[in-house]
Amino acid sequence: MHEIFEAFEIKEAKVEPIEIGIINQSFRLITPKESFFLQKINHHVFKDINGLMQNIELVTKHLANKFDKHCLKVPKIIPTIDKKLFFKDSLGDYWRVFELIEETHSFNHIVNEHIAFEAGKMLGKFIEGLSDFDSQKLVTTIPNFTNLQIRLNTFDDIVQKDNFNRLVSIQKELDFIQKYTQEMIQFDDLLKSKAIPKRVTHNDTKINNFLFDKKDNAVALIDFDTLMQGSVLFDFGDAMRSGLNTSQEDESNLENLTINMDIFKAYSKGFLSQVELTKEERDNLINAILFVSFMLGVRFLSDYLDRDRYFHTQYPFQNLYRCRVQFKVFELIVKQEKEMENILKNLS
Ligand code: GN1
Ligand code: MG
Repeated sequence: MHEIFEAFEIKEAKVEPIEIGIINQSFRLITPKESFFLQKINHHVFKDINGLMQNIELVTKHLANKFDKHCLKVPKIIPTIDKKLFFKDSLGDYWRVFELIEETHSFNHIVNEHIAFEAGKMLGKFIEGLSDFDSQKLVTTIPNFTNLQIRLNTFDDIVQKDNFNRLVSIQKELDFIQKYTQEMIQFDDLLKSKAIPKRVTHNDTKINNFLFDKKDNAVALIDFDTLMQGSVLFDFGDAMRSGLNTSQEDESNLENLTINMDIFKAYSKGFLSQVELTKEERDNLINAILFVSFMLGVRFLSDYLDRDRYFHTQYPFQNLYRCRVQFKVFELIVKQEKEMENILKNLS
């Protein structure tokens, strides 16, 4: 830590780990005067750290003025002593520091309609605030991040090899993937086509990346590592697949998992009040939730079969449980699709 403190000109600080995210490692740095947010960036996942930090710098600067007016916040980068956006230590690890957005909290799932509406509005403002930002300026931090065809190719490869003999436990999941692959690939093709506009998107809009103030009003969206050119449908889908799930992302008892239509309605209402969508985008909001839960389920399952190399795990079957949760969310949405369509219709 000494080396890191020196790089960021921090004299003395208490370091507390923060349990957020399953890719980077996060810490609260508490100095006698103020607190900071320190992160070790996972450079096995993010290969171009310089490009990634440039993205964040560009986008946060673009948003800062607009957000100021609405009392919303963006993560502010604290540069190193030699004015770099990150620090590479002698072990080859990458570190960055942000100002801590004080007196805020986050949720692992959406607990009421107010929070849903607030988060929806926040996401809408984020997308709309970047509608005049040239997405070509952004570096692609993870190539093919939202490309289902590529994710499925990787999955097939891992299944073929079954290096760790884990296939035995996943027959149900294999059947599930087979059942829906065609439909999901159709959606993948749609996302890649000209029919869906390319925008600046966040690509990690799960609900715990939204910060709320004491009154539970949303004040920030954080975690800008996957800022890239993409589709707003992915962001809405990711927000909903995480926010609608009333249990944990790795819930082992799927009976505990339900999805709440009032929360869906409130989130969509907040979101649509801020952002202008094309007809194609609007018509595909529910498919987008199915798409993101399917793809994330496939990613978790791939990682389970590959002995948990990508997502950080705390216990043996965690990635398998995470996959099952995504597939359950998918099934619950399929069951309530008609009702969800009606909700959206009545919002227009
Ligand atoms: C990862 O680490 P975190 O929680 O910010 C992952 C997302 C997943 C999410 C699932 C770069 O994000 O794509 O949706 O886990 N990020 C990356 O919890 O792979
Ligand atoms: Mg993230």
